[in-house]
Amino acid sequence: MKKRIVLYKRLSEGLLAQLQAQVEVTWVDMAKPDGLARLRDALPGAHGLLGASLRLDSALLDLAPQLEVVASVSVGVDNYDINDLHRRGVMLTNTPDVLTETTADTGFALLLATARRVVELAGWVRDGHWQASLGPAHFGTDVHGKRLGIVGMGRIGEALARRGAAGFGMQVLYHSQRPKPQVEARYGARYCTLDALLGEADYVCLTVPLSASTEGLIGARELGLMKPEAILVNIARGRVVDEAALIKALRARRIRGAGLDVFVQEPLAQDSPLLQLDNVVATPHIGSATHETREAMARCAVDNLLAALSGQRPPNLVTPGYI
Ligand code: 8YV
Repeated sequence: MKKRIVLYKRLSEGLLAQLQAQVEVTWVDMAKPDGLARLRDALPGAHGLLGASLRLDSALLDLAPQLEVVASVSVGVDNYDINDLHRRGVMLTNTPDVLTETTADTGFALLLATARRVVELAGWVRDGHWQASLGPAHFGTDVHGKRLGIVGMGRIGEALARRGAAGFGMQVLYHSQRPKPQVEARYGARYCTLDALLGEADYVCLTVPLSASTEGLIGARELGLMKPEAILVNIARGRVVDEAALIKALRARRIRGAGLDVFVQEPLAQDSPLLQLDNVVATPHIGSATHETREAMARCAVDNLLAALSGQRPPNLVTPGYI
């Protein structure tokens, strides 16, 4: 008998057909009002789950006694209690590597857009204000040759370092759990304490996974260490930053600006103070959101799921201690 899986993130037709050829698929559209109820109804018979952006808590897992694997279409695994899944004998898989370059591109897009005020000034042109050559009131700030501070030197952090050093001639500083000699050798990167990085960097880019040790990592104290002309870029998770402290720092121009792709609450509320600030570029968690990369992530998740359901060790198994 075919194993049964619950799919809660849409797949391309080709991938869905590949999946349906091997397992029985129940599709649950979580965007619909009854999505969670339908998910709960499907869990008791499920051997596998495939999706993302859903907090898979113990109450939901208690409904799935036959569950063997959760295949997340994400590299971040903060939506899951890894230890609880391990205790339950449920494998968790993710999709690293395939999204590294795309997410680093997003980080640099936000860095450049914030530094050069692209979103603000594009709106200014659209609103018909461009009547003469620009003056200092509309100038941005340079990126090339500046100091790029990367908090978290994993795959995405290293891809950012490459862009900064090789692409923009930037001096790369970084802070991570441990020094990365290969990054220092390749990109001339310098390991710093977090405080030193915050005090020296012109651009502070957050790429750490969200965990107990990184939640609230950047608060009022840390923002106060940054240079007034510095820009914060967050492509990690919203909860890595004290959002209220950031809003206060941005309003006071304590830092120049922020390029943010992730937020404490997503979708970001339309009345968020962050959207009232002209020194903020806010994007809707588009880190990995390209056609090519999302298809590659979904394919990776399908491969992980099918491997696990056939009794093999999946290629991207997440075990306790992963973060
Ligand atoms: C989205 C991400 O969560 O991979 C991650 O951890 O944050 C993003 O890629 C993911 O794309 C949702 O499907």
